[in-house]
Amino acid sequence: MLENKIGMIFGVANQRSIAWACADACGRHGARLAFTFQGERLQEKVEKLAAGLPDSLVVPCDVTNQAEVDAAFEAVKNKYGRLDFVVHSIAFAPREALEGEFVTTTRDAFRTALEISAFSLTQVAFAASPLMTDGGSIVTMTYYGAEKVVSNYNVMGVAKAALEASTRYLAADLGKQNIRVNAISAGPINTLSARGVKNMGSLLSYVGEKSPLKRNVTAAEVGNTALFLVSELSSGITGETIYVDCGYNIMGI
Ligand code: 1JT
Repeated sequence: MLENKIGMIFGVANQRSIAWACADACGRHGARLAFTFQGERLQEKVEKLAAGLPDSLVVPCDVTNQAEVDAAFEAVKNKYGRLDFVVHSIAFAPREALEGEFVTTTRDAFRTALEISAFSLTQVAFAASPLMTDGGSIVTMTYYGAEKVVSNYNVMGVAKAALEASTRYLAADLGKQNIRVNAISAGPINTLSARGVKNMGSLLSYVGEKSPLKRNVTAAEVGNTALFLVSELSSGITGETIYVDCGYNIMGI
């Protein structure tokens, strides 16, 4: 389905990463992929995973460093000459910001969370668009805490709200270049990021019981939705947030 397509994947930390599930689904359908990693300690892990795919590329990219972002896209341009899709699966907030009350959020935590988790999508879209000469698709990851209050999600909820709005504004700007921009609102998944969160286990069991499908969503299911969104099958969809949450969001009391 993605034969002759070039994709760029942001946010792989290990095999359990949502970004890796997206890469795996796209790679199995014929895409050639470039991976970015943040910080030297993740380099080896990402290189090992990427080595399982033909003709892949691995480049450093800390989104708080504009020079690294520019260099990452330059490396993609040099190796493949163009780009068809991007999977943006990046978020960060200081751990203290994901506990206690939102009202205690510091200026620094707010800035960091919004810069890394929301602004980075605009930054990546701006850098990607000149390489998407034949149109393209950009997919990002969001969470229900953007729309409704989820205890402890706090400033990440505000960052995800900004990310979802950014998805719509970017879709409006880039549509004339046939570049689509969409978000996947995933249910909670036990990834490395989630592991650092207090009471993740009880959140997962609560959501698993309340959702219509009576289970938690898997990273592979999110990966398959990303595959759909980067493929031609979704050619009429842009600016949307699609839930991949076993139906959790539709429930009232
Ligand atoms: C980050 C982290 C972004 C965890 C995240 C996230 N988006 C979803 N999760 C999982 C999660 C976290 C909380 C939650 C529900 C789901 C951790 C590192 C920073 C970025 O609240 C009940 C807190």
